[in-house]
Amino acid sequence: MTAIKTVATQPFDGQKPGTSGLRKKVKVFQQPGYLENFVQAIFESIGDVAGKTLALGGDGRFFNRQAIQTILKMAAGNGFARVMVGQGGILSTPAASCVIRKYRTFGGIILSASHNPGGPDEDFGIKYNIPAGGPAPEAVTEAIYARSKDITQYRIVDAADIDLDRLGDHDLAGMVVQVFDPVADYAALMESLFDFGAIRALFAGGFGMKFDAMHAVTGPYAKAILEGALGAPAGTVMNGEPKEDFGHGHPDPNLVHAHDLVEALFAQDGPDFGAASDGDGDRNMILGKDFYVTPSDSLAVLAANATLCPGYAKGLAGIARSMPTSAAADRVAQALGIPCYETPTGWKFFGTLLDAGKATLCGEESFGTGSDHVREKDGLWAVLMWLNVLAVRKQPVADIVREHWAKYGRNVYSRHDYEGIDSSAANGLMDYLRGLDLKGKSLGAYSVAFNDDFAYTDPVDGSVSTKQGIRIVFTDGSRVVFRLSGTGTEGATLRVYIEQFQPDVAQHHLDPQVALADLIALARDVAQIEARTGRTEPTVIT
Ligand code: G16
Repeated sequence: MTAIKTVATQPFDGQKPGTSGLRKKVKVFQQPGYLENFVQAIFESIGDVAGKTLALGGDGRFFNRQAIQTILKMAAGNGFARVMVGQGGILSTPAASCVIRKYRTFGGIILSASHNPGGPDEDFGIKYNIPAGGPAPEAVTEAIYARSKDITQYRIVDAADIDLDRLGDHDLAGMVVQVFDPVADYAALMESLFDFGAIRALFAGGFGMKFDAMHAVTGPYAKAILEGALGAPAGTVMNGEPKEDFGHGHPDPNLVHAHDLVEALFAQDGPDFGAASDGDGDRNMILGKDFYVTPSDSLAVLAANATLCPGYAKGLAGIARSMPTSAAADRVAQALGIPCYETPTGWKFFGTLLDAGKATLCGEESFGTGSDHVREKDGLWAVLMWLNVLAVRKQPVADIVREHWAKYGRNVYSRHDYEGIDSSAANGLMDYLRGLDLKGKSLGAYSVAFNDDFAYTDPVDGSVSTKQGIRIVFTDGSRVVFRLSGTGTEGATLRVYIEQFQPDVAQHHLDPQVALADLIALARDVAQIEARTGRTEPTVIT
């Protein structure tokens, strides 16, 4: 029997989980004891782990395999009976949620820094998901952080590394390590929700698609489902091989970083449909031929068409969206006579609504869409739902969205990101905005209905979250929202979200940057962006 070692350690500063777990540079995680401290803090904050099963896997980025070996040895040292680990250490975030729920594990640990770049000088991340399958709520992440601040020792076994590529059960100092196929359970779940027959027929009829896996975790999932089960031609999946550094790319499925895909869809004889997912497979971007669907519109269109998909044929209980996400989904909810919930940014806030059966579909402007099938946002799920809708409606993506706008009106929307700005300047800017009282004042042609710092009381468990983003809402319903990103690892990223409702069909063709020009200028001025950050232009516009 291998002896369990108790290793003395000292707390590290700053192990406070952000929007989605602890994300830091790889070099930070490589400091002796850094990963170990955080993992021990998790194990000591989630209840009695003795005899329990844990799910484990990651997006395959640099340091994934080493971190998994350490966590396995610590799980054994802390008394877990079994750890289910994806083959090769691979497990997309939604697939992890699926496995946690299906096998009723005592939650899971997901290793990912999501859409952030990977490699020795780039980012790594770790988060704990609860037994319901979703990201740990704030009460749990706060407990983990508190524990990380007074930790004095961690427990680990001295044992050889496990062969993560060999499927089946392995023994690790008396604990079972079950290496399993990371795709199979997830693919089966997708098949239970969508009309695979109709989608197969769509592809058989010559429908063209490109899916950009961005050299990240969804490659194997997309190949198995799209090119395998659904019969899409080989080559439909681009950049399908997961790489530790994502092929030197930035695995963020947006118009800037998924440029190969965008070029393909906007080319002369481009395919009918394009989609991309991020590092860990929970985000999605949807494109039609010569057409970009904003994540906010995507949520609204999917909600309006959900009953075309077998898994949602009975209708939706409700919709939930994060506060900065546009109100396009609210209009669909209103038409359907179902509630629409507005939560803070972060998928973890949807968990209670999904568990209580109050919401069926959820979405965020940050390229996240999902449903109650798991407790994470789910990139491929969104792609398959779109495919199911396209297979039934047999119209181009652009026509479906334009018809949607004609029926519900268009929530014209854009997000401007200022990345890598000085943290104290960013905090100063937010403090300044927080101190403004604009109610009843005029800003340009707009008059302010109210401004506040968004606070949320969870309707299920009553927990309160404050300081979730500055809103300036105008009397015509337009608004600008300011938030600092909670997922970066360097400096600060200021996000400015701009939205205006446009009921007039004759205006729907306008480029949002043109349609929103006044509001964009007003947002820059009111927040003194140039004076406070030195930036005259955003780094990313979506
Ligand atoms: C994470 C959360 C999302 C959230 C996003 C916002 O995404 O899981 O729910 O919308 O962060 O990021 P930020 O705080 O940078 O605006 P991911 O895909 O990074 O896990």
